[in-house]
Amino acid sequence: MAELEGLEFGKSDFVLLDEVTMEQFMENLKLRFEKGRIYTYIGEVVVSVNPYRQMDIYGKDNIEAYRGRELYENPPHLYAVSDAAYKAMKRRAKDTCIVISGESGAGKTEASKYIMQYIAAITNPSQRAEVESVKNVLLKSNCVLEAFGNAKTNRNDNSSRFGKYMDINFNFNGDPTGGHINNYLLEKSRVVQQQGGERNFHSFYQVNRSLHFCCKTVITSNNDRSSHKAVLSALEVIGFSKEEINSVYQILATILLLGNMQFESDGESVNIVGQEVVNHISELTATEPDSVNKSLLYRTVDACFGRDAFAKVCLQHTVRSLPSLLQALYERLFGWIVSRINSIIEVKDYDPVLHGKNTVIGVLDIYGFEIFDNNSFEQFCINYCNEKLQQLFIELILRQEQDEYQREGITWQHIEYFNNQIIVDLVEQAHKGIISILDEACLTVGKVTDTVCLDSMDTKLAQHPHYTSRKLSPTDKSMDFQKHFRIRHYAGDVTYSVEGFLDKNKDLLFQDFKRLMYNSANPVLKEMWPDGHLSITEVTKRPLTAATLFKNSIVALVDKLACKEPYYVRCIKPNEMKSPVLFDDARCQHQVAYLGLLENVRVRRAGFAYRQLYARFLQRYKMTCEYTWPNHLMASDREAVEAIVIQHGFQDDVAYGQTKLFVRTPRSLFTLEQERNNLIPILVTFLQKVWRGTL
Ligand code: AD9
Ligand code: MG
Repeated sequence: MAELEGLEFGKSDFVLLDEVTMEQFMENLKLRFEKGRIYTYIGEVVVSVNPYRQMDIYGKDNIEAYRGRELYENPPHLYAVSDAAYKAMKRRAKDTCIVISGESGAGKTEASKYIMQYIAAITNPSQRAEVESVKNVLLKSNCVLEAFGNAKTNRNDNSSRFGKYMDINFNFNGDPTGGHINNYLLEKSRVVQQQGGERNFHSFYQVNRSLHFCCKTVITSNNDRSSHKAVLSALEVIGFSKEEINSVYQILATILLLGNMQFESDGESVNIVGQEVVNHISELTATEPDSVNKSLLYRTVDACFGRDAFAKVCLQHTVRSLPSLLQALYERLFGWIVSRINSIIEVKDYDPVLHGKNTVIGVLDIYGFEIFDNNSFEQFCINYCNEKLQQLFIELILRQEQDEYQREGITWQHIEYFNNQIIVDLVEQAHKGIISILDEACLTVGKVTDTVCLDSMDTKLAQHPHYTSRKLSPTDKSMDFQKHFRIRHYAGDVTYSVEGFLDKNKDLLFQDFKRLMYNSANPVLKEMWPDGHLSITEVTKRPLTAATLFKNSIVALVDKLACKEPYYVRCIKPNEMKSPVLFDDARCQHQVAYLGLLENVRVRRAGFAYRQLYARFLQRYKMTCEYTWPNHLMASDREAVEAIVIQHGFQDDVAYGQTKLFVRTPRSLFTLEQERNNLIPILVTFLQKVWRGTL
């Protein structure tokens, strides 16, 4: 129930809908979008629709309007949730987090930047230099991460191709003291392969605009040159040394050169075409040309008695292993940049006795649910991650409600909702889940193909209600018998092609190349490849698979979020054309469904749709009751509120908590709002007359 907005802009909180139906939800969402109201609440959750145009709502004045105010005092805005998360952190010393979700292009990253800018703007009023510097580094880190982790896709010109979770640390004054970034599942396949119309990561176009071996299409809509300057300056501000910055660009150039490398074979042995390219790479990586040659053309094999032997590889092998090498180089580079930023922004020398409790606000900007025409291993991981986050969302929203009712001494009623644990289990359960079956197939010695693995899944998961394969559903023509399986996700059915699953899960990289990098005279490169010193016998022990590593990182993320007080931003993409005026009903409805927004409204309304502190409730509605206007003479605000409620006849629709009034249905509130709206013009005229002395 945000104030300052008339009903012509629709309902600013979906809990106020007359009925919770998809029709009403969509009608309100569309009306608000058309009226330029891109934010709407569901209780404390912000639903945001990408406006695809610059909105005049992020200026200094707006920041001031939201600073320190309660959620309902202003129209819905990201700033209001940011302030709520900040206040909870500062006043109640709670760790909080803001989880931003939605599909590609829905506005998650922009939202995360506005949130960070808001927090930066409202903190450190005394302008202490060290705090300003921390804020600056935190803000600049976005620019660097976007250059290396974002790319133009067909859905979004600046699409984040990794998940990001950033913790901002605060001291007892509520000023930022540092932070930590976690990155998830960088889409490294983009380094070697992009769909038509898409680009490689921005960084490649910034390193050398004439080298585009790895980049199929060069689209100049992004101003690469000026972005490059901005990235360089951001790297410097953050604190990267000149050598480190050079190394970053040397690695990018190495990837480009390797990507352009050609091989020839005389039937027996494979050779690199042109020695210059080898020399160039050895220069860029501070290694010996001969070692570069060897690492690309030979494989160390495990000879008996722990001694290594070299085997020359065939052309096909070399050409096949090159893409994983390029991907690994880029992934390590990205990982290193993130950890370098972390080492600079981490809170150092923090003494809780001296400085008070260190609290945290986390901001999560992570890929939304993905359903493409062809869904592969990456979509499988991303959608699993969304299942985990959805589960947390429902759990936390319910828990939050329960906690508040308990705090306020109000009886809690059980709420029915779909628990997606069963789908989470389908993916992650030990021994029986899909990840376990995949890992088992990767561990099996001999030739286990993707199809063999699919067979194994079909056998083990035949009874699972959320799993189907072509074999199990032979009449379904949309699934290829050999290759596909389908998961019924909470957000809808997704058919995955199992092709490439095993290779992507194994994520093998030859030790020779790791060793080459580890032996580089450049300390930055060496640092990126700590596993390069392992002997070949140690390497043959199985490392964790990609899916298991991802699962572990998501489980750790969920644990981190679960112990914080959560705030949510749910982003919706209004159309596929990046148009500021088009509201594609079907597309939006689909997103509302899979973000579980109706369920969210129901949960919120199942108990009490609205709650407000007695004093604030009184302030807003006292004019509607003769006993409270202009001031009440009762013993407490609570009694005055009771008088208002009784006067309007909805005493059966409320509960009185310790500090707040709880209202079950929005209708009661509507009556009050309407009366207030009717009274305001009368009051204004009255006051004007008093003021002019004409009364
Ligand atoms: V992806 O999953 O990383 O591909 P996001 O992050 O959800 O995606 P992003 O924030 O990058 O989407 O938004 C896409 C584009 O929409 C931006 O580049 C802006 O051009 C546009 N956008 C998003 N939010 C806003 C906004 N609040 N105001 C104006 C916006 N434009
Ligand atoms: Mg993004």
